[in-house]
Amino acid sequence: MMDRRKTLAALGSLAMTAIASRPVSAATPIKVDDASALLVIDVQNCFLPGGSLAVKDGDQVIPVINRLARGFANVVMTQDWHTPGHVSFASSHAGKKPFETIDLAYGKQVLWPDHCVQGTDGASLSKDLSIPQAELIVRKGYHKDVDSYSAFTEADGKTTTGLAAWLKARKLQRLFIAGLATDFCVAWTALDARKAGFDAFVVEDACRGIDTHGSLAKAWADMEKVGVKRIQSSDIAV
Ligand code: VGL
Ligand code: ZN
Repeated sequence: MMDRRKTLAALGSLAMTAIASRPVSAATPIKVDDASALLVIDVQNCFLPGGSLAVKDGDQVIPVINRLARGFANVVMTQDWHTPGHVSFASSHAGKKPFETIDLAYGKQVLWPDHCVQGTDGASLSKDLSIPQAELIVRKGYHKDVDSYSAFTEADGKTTTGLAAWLKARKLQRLFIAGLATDFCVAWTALDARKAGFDAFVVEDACRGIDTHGSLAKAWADMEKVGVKRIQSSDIAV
């Protein structure tokens, strides 16, 4: 009898330890309701292994996102969609290399290898995504002189993609955000979602980051400051 109680107590504290040591998790399962939408950010060949701006382990988000998406009636996908010679490409600036920054009229711009050029295979959504019910694909970054990490607003801080109005018209208020890259397009989308009054949950294990010059830690700090919720896919009730 005594032994069994001890075992139960030990099991109890083991469970507590397991909960306490999880990275960041919700106390109660998070429900997907009629007002919820999944935003799948930039799961495109350029950001996957072998791509021109490959995100480390970027392909690992795909099975997680496919699984997650089965629980959502409303899914929006985004596609980074640059012109040739886009302002965000290092190759457009003499003497500049990828991952350096420059000052543009709208602020600091990180320079990237050429990526996601309109109509190229690199710009295509991964063929391994399996989300047939997705309702909308938002393309962004198609103005040659302005980047757009965010699915809502271009880097000039004012040109809208129309996504906020679409979500509001569809009465979709709770946004679950996944994809690539955590510290750029995912983070900027989540920050703008909060600015536009949406609830925003970033599903950490369904994202991977680029992490250049401390960008990943800064992105999480910025997101947490404005109430973006950092969750794991296992926190979502199925
Ligand atoms: C992205 C850098 C440049 C992203 C897009 O999808 O996070 N990052 N363009
Ligand atoms: Zn881009």
